[in-house]
Amino acid sequence: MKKMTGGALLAGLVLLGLSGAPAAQADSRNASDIAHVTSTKYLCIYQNDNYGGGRFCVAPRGSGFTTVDLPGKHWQNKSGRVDNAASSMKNATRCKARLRDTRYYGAKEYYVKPGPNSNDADLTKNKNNPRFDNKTSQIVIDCPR
Ligand SMILES: [Ca+2]
Ligand SMILES: [Ca+2]
Repeated sequence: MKKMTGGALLAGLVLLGLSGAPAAQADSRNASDIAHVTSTKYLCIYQNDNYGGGRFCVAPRGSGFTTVDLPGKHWQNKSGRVDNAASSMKNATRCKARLRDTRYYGAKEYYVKPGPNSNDADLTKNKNNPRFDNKTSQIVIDCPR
């Protein structure tokens, strides 16, 4: 089994905390594998097109809004900063979401349809959304109440 870095371990623990999954599930599996296998729990953004490079996954906290600010965050499977670096995304949750250029009111936004198969392999070219390659600084997930 590949040795986890402290950052990956911490990220995994944070994810488990957000999703409310029992800690026992983490014992036998790599934390980043849990995030990648996904099921319908996670919205993930990726460093490169086609879901390559760094990966950063967020589990919504039940119903309503879950907001994650990306400045200061690192990829869960490798080193490097997440802010302004995402180039593709997968939303496996049943929730809609927005990728935001900044955390502030009026920020440019990319609308993410509810999953479980809401994927975009290239955030540069989008039919009903602005070009969003390397812009995401905040993720807002909005789950049905
Ligand atoms: Ca990128
Ligand atoms: Ca940004």
